[in-house]
Amino acid sequence: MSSILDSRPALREVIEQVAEVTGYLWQKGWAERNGGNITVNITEFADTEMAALPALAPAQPIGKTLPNLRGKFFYVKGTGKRMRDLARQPMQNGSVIRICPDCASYEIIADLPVMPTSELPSHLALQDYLLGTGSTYKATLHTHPIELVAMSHIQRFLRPGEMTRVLWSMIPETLAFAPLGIGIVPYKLPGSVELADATLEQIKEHDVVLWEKHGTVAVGTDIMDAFDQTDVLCKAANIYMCARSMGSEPDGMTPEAMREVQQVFHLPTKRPC
Ligand code: 2HA
Ligand code: ZN
Repeated sequence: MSSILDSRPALREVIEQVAEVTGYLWQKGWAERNGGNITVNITEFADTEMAALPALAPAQPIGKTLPNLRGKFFYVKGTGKRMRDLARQPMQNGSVIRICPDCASYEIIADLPVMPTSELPSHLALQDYLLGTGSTYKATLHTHPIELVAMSHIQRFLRPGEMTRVLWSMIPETLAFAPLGIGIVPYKLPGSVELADATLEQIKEHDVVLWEKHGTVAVGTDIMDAFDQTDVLCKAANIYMCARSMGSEPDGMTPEAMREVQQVFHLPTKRPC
């Protein structure tokens, strides 16, 4: 079967990176069954031939109007598809969509009519925000990292700043590589526009957003970057839980040691564009 990737090596590379990351998600136990989803802005690869491709299925509503997305192209994981299958066959477990001129609906244009992820409103709301700020970030990742989701079941960690403080204090690298910390979104129905709106508010101020009792959302320059953001925070959560399972609350780095890392590494306090 012919593929949109056949004559586009640069686009193929991006999709191969998505496949590599979905393999990691499965290996880490973050992607049971069809859990999690991925969206990557691939508009930079859209030549005139790709722009002229006919829709493979009737246009579908996004659920939101997103003015910065007019005519943009995205690779999206398919709804109900497994990350571990996508790792082997990315174009059979995901598809390329084009946003319609109304900015409120989309068409699937390649390779197959695979319906996009159920969390499309959240992913596209983030993509719209990123484009609106002139950001170079292209990828959004939703996954189910075990230790972070486990921590979100404990009320204390849902208080503003508390989970970030504890995770930062586990290992200096967390502070260095996730300097904006983790934002919390109280539990909301998966796939809902309310979840999308709350996620958008939190991502403006944080590296990664944690959906209470569900999973995380990260944005990145590419999908590997979004994965790394999540992985750094999940590693810190894992260290916290290992220490707890040894029988006591871990000490954590002192506030002075944390301030020193922030100063020496000139860590940002605002999301870079
Ligand atoms: O795609 O993870 O939140 C399945 C999900 C929905
Ligand atoms: Zn999910």
